[in-house]
Amino acid sequence: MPEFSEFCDDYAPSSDLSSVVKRVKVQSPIFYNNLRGVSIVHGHIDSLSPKLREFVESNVELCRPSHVHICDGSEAENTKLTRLMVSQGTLRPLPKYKNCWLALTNPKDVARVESRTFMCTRNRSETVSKTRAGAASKLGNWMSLEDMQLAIKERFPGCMEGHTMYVIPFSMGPVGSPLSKLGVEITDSPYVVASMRIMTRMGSQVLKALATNCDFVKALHALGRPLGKTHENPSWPCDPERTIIMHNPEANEIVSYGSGYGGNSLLGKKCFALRIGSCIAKKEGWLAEHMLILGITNPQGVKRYIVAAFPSACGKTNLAMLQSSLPGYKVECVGDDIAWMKVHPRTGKLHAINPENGFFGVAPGTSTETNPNAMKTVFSNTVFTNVASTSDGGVFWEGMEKELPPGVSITDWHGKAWNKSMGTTAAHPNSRFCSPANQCPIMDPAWEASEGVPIDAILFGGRRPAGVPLVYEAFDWDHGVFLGASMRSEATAAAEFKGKMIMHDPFAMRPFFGYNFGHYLQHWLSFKDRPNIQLPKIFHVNWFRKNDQGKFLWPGFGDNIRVLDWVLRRVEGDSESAVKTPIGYVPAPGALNLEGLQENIDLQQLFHLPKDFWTQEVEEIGRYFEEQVGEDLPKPVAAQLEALKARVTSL
Ligand code: GTP
Ligand code: SPV
Ligand code: MN
Repeated sequence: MPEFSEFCDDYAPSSDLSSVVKRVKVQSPIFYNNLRGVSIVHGHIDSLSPKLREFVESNVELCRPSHVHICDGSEAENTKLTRLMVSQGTLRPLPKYKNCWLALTNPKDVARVESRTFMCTRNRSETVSKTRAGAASKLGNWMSLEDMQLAIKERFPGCMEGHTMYVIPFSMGPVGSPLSKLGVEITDSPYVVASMRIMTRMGSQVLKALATNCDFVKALHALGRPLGKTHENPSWPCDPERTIIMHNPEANEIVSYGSGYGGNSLLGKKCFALRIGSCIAKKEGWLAEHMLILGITNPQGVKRYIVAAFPSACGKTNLAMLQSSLPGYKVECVGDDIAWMKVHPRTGKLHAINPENGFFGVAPGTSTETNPNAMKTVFSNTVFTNVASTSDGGVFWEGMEKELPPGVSITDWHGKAWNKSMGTTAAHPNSRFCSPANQCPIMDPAWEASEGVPIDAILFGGRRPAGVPLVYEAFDWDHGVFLGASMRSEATAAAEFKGKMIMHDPFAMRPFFGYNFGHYLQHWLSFKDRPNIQLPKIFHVNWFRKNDQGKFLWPGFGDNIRVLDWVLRRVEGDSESAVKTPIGYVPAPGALNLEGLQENIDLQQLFHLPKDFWTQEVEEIGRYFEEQVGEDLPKPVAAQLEALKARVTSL
């Protein structure tokens, strides 16, 4: 298989690492003297800060690649890597579009692997709450720092032999913003390099920033293809049996082995921006959340920003790119997955930035009808993964039926001829597009503003087929924090879960908490006590309630603006538009704008609060808190549960 160096005949190796590495003090008990011939095929080791240089050198020593490539993020570099990946079979061209590529993974490497993802700290209690005796933690996995080192030693020595090690300098958030943070990911996957170039600010400008700022998150990633191991799918090497993703928040380090997919390998995203990010945020007094950020301008020209936390594959990208079905409203997108929020010293409001630079969005379900703005975003400069392809050089997934030109045939994500009668899906349910954010036609003018955008409302939500109304509003901040804590949602394809059971997913952060959930709740509650704080209002939404026939009661997508319209009126202080129920405020009769809706909406069912459902819900939340959070549950949250329990009796 060709390696990168074969494609870089115009890059003369700029220096040789072997002499450098020999001088490095060997801390690991495993010593390698096989370092000759490790050449820098791209970039200059001498230009790196001592800390970064040490990071590179020690990992060269550990992983023993044949070449080192320090990424500059340039077009030329990307073109070369793309050519390399095409020659290796990792990428296939999609000639129907401009600069679009298709990657088909090993079918065992298709989603985040939550069961193999660990926070590694000195004490277990830093990472997870004290669960009830015998109960496993469902809010993250803990590993000791010693076991982390052991897991590294079992996997990494020599794991890049014969391959190129890429060094990716990246910034989460606009380079130079006071809310941004820098990182460096080391990987042996050119697919990761190409994806990180889309998802983060990556390359020379970050290297320059790193020269003066030695504070960066260290991320090490390897596909897991030690020499001698045969791969069933050489175009997508991975090691599913030994996959592991570890985070050490004390050292700001991430180590990931064995998977090339999404959140397992693009380490700026969930690993840095959420898990390590939430730990940094706790220490520094801000919030790192699994939230979209959008701006809405109402017909009167008033613009406000909101954030929304929905679990994976529950509608963040769709809401972030919403095309309003109500005339006069305009939605603009700041981000679709992650928000970093800090109290602004002048406004007292939470200000949010999107630390990412692209969208790693769920493909199935995306269509001109459901998300026209995504469809205008993804057909250039995009890497698609595990979608189906068409005989005219394009892509296909479930939901795109109407966009399919007549007469074309379809090849599914396994690379096999496909038609609907086969009963399988053409695209994997967690197939994704990876596209630059600036291609989205409705990016907000302030999406890269270095001080972020001021937030007026927080939405929590999930997939709740029964019992949970379309929208309700928290009574106050503590109640809102309780709503986040008690979120539940149907399992999705974004991780390894099978079936559709309803899972607890507090704050949509269940797989992404970097530290003890009880302490996280305490941190959220503490914002109430900040001086001069202007807290956003908190709401819970559910686009996914179904009728007895299993049909969605709410049209969703562009019609979700009707819910946002109500939310905004509540933010403006319109007290007429809401009525109080035991679970929160809901729209008063007639307050939800349904003008122009084609279908009849059964508002009665959509807002019905069945007593037996809510009684069970309260019990289930109580059981969960007791089992999973125990004595770490802050008193105000426990009090909220008690208050809800009492109110629900009156239903
Ligand atoms: P992650 O990227 O995994 O964090 O997911 P996400 O929260 O961004 O979810 P996304 O917007 O990609 O939506 C996931 C799936 O939900 C897609 O198949 C959408 O078509 C579907 N979906 C999104 N919004 C709605 C809605 O309002 N109603 C219905 N019925 N489906 C929706
Ligand atoms: C999610 O699962 O919430 C995602 C996809 O956004 S991944 O990047 O794989 O985490
Ligand atoms: Mn996500």
